[in-house]
Amino acid sequence: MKSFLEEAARVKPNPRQLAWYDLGFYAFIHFGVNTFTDREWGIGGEPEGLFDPTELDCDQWVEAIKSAGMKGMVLTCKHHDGFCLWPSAYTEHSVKNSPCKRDVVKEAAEACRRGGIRFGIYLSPWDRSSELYGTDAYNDYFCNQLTELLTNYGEIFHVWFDLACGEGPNGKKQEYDFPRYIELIRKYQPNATIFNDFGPDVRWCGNEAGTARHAEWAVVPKELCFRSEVQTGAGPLADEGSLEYLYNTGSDIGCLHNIMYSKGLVFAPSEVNMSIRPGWFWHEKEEPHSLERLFRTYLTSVGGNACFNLNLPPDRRGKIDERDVRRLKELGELLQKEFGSEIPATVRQLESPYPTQAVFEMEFDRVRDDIRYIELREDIAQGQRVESFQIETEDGDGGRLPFYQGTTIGNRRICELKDPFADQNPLTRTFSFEAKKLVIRITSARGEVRMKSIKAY
Ligand code: FUL
Repeated sequence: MKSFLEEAARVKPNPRQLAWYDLGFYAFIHFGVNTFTDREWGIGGEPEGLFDPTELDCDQWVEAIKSAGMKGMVLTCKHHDGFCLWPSAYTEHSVKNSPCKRDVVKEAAEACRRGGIRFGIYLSPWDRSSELYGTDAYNDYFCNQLTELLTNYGEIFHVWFDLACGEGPNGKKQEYDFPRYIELIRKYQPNATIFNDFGPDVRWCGNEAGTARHAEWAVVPKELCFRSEVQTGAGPLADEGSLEYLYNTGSDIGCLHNIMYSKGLVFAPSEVNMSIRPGWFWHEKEEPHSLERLFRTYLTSVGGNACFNLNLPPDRRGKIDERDVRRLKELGELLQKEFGSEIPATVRQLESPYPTQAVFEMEFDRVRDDIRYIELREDIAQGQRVESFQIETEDGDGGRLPFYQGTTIGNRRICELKDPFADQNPLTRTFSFEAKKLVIRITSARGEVRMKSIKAY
């Protein structure tokens, strides 16, 4: 038991995953024939003539992305309908036969480079246009297209694959050759993280609504992310049960009672993804979600040991809708207002008898009543260890008052102490306190606690 916990505490990210964590917040772009047919899933075989953006402007996308503080873009180079946003040599079903004729992938990649953000790709394995779908030759076709994308468009930071797998035009389903796709990506873009429900580098959070778990572990049973590298032996109860059923919908994938039954653990952090509107593609009638919803999703994803991939759908002009542009700017301004300047503090570790129950004291220059957030970060390069913590202040009688209790920390945990939307929500009570000192007490961990930083905003 003890040695398994020690092993669990040492499960580490690879350098790709560390760089991905540093990005934190990036954009998805869903653009293609669906933009022109008002569909979410194309049926395949749509006439190329449909794809006709009149004012395509990828620099405008990048500007909107940056205004929200996002640091990258992942483009749907091909969605389930099979239409390619680049002039692939392997199909006629692409921009080259559309009135647009432009290489949208190239323009998007170049706009990202000009704007100083990272570029990533989504290539849908499900293809409702390819005649090859459902045969071995489709995997060759897919790899040829993947190679075009990996070799002609500069550095790629993230390759995004879903598992959607319906029938192709001939009624057959495809067996995707993920090991082969992964090998190709490692060969041509060794620094790119690969997103997929089952790993290897980044896993799906399990829903498309941006809902984060209250405790998000990056160290999870290999039964879920079987494409990631296994870094431990089996848990002490591995012979007493099975986690074969584990899917990405549970509330607590990496919790102690799960990992005890696991056959081994992997490092596979979660990406929280959602669209700024109800749909992934642009639909005239849809409106962007509220600022509050987007801000709160940021807090629970970037501030919940995950990254946040927020989708923005360009419209039929080939531009981000002004309604979304405004919302993104508001979000960027709010994030800047809330997190733009840190409250100066000195942090020191206090004596504590147990290395798994570390205690930190945070002292401010004066008594403060304006602390809105505490941001805790573990040194995630060493692994993820903290199971629970609390934040305490003095209660006025020389005792301590724990006023915030949390579960995991991981790369970053943002503890919200004051709700910036409280005046819109009469039922919300925000905690009010004055303090010159706070204590952050780790109440349980899987190994010696290694914090990277503790900050106040
Ligand atoms: C899913 C797809 O089916 C949706 O259309 C969308 O692209 C979403 C991001 O991934 O698997």
